[in-house]
Amino acid sequence: MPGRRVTVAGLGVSGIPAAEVLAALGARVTVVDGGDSERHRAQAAPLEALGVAVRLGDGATLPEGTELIVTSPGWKPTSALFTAAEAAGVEVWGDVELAWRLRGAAAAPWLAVTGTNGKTTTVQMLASILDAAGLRTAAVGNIGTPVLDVVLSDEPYDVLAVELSSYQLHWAPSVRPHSAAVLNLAPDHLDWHGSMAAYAADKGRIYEGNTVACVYNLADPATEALVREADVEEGCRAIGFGLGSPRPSELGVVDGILVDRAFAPERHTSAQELAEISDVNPPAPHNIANALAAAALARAFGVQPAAVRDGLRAFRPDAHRIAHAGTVDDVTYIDDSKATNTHAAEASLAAYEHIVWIAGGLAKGATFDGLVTGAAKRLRGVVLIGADRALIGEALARHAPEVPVVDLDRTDTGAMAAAVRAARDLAHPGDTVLLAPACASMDMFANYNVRGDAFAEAVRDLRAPDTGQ
Ligand code: UMA
Repeated sequence: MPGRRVTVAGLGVSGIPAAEVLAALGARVTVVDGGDSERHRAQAAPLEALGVAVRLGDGATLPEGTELIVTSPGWKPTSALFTAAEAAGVEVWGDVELAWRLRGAAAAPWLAVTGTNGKTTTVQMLASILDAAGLRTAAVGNIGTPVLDVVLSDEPYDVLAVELSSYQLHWAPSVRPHSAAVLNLAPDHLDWHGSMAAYAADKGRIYEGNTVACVYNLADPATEALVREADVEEGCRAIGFGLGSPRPSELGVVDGILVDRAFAPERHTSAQELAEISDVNPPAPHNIANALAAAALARAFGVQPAAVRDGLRAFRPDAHRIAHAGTVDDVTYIDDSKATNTHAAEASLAAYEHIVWIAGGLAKGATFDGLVTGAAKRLRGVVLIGADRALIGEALARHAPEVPVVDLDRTDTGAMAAAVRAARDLAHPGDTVLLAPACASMDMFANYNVRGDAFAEAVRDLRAPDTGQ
């Protein structure tokens, strides 16, 4: 790297450590970002002190002399910067690719997880299991801690639990995990990838070069198809997970027990007990599937069954994933702000009987007909917020015209309080008000955490007059 002219695309969570690491290695670094806000300027200053050039407000022009681009995951492949790079013969790596290439020869192996939904939870469960096994590990990647933050650590890790988004996989062609799982595959981020086929192909990259196990979902044949297409190391096995009784080379559930017939010594004749369903927190079907996928990766790494159980018991789920935000006047308020796509929203809409649904935000190229048709019978009413709310409104008009809809016609942050009040007015005693937006949050909020916090606060405010506070 010394003296190499590297352009880092994006001054955000992944771009900042990439610029720091490259500068420390002696590269001549320029960071470019299309934004130019107070946040950007505050983050630019410490980098500039390290000798990094920062160019804000122009993410399209290729800095002169660029020999390599290291991009943040959110940048679309069609961005003008990459068109210019291609014309100039300049290679583009993602920050994950950079991390993979910089890791030392004795670096920790990666157990990697992707999927449309459940990947953060699964990676957290996996890290908890690895930790229970006494291994030094970290949950990194799309989960929020850039992989670069740990691969160059002075104190070496035994193994990493890595969440990889389809964006990161797109920009990481050389990554070769020890073992990997694709949890499920449903349309998401189609505006970024251009098509479902391109999205699936990027997800499938996670299996490339796996050495021990390619873990797939028995209930989602598309994930198994990705295993078949992958070029893996000799001896690498395909391992299925599902909620039924497992066959050899599968993990599954028998009489309320999570069992392993993939790595168990007597797998051809019997299964090995890993944990009870009640050890999974919460023990909802989709989450048991997540736990089985995490268990499969840990077992592929040689972790013993007792550590799988202990790790699952120790795991605490994320806030904003089907979290109980309060009960007011016999109406239950559920925060599933983490449901940023239709697939995730479908799972939570299926879990309640009478629902006032708060939905909307950035649709990312999704369509809502299937989601609305599946949920129509259970909808007491719908409150729509956010930039792409009309898409959901149109699907409701087509498939559930009898369901009352309040279109708030707002994208300001305060809209959440108004949405919660409108939902309260639609709800009957015993109903559930469900924030499951089926959309990303960035049109109104910094991220889905902030959106969920706004919902929880609005629920608390509902309660205040009733209790005289
Ligand atoms: N920017 C541009 N032009 C663009 C796109 C972005 O200038 O075309 C700039 C923005 O002004 C911003 C910076 O680039 O300053 C942000 O880059 P980014 O969008 O790639 O985001 P990071 O802050 O680097 O965070 C990324 C992931 N974000 C995305 O993939 C969109 C984070 O995942 C991840 O936690 C982090 O790296 C660490 O690895 C978030 C996410 O929403 C949680 N992921 C998607 C998902 O889970 O569905 C994939």
